[in-house]
Amino acid sequence: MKRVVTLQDISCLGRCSITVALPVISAMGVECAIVPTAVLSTHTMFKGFTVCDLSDQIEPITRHWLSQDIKFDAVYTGYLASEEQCGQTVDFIKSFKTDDNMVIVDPAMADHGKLYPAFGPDFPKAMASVCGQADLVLPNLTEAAFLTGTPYREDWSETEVKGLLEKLLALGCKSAMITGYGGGKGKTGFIAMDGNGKTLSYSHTLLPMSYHGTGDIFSSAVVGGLMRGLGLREAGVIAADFVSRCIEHTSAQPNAPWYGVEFEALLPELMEKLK
Ligand code: PXL
Repeated sequence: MKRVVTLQDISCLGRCSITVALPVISAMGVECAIVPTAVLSTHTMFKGFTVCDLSDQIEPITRHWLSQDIKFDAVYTGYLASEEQCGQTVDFIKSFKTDDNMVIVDPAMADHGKLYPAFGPDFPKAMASVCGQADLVLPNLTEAAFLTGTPYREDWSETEVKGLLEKLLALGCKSAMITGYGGGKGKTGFIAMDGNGKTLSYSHTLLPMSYHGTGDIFSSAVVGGLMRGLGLREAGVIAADFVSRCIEHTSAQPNAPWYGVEFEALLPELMEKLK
């Protein structure tokens, strides 16, 4: 069985980061080790959330694992709590990178043209240095714009999105997949560029509802798919369709909470796709 380690926060309530990565990656038949980078009472879209930063745990966990000769098939990073923690994450990646494994970075820091509440204007630069270590980065359009110093806009042409992909690769990552772009009105999907400059894309119907945490579901499903031997486009398609199904299912639930999607009921469908 493949073994992934994911570095991101534990939002105790809110269906994002580790509480999404663990069930999704496990359901896909891949072991998921964790480095919790902070414990929050909820994700940061709630008012008055608490935070306990766990940055001081990253180095001792790394040292212990290295002493035990632990190896990972993938290092997958998500939401990071501070600029300093981005630096520590770069060190963690360097400690576990081998010739055969993959580093996947979801620069979870922004959406709809805005940085998340916990981040100041210098955060994207720190996250860009984490992206520079990656085999694959998975930003949404807003994150791609912040990472590359490109002004955000609502309507992007395909040429402009390809320009963003090229600028992402210039940060040092080997491939990039931008989510939330489907090539036109009423569409969503992704467009990716691999190390040879080849583009891959997928477009499907944009649903009118949007929920928090769908980016984390997407990235976790891509990581699971890649670890199960799928190609980048195939892993992206399975992940994108899974997110759509989760949104559709959630919007049909009369008591669905506003803070995240109900992905749990759809995990069997995701597992079925891997058969
Ligand atoms: O879904 C990304 C995410 C992860 N972790 C925390 C967050 C967010 C998005 O807001 O606040 C703590």
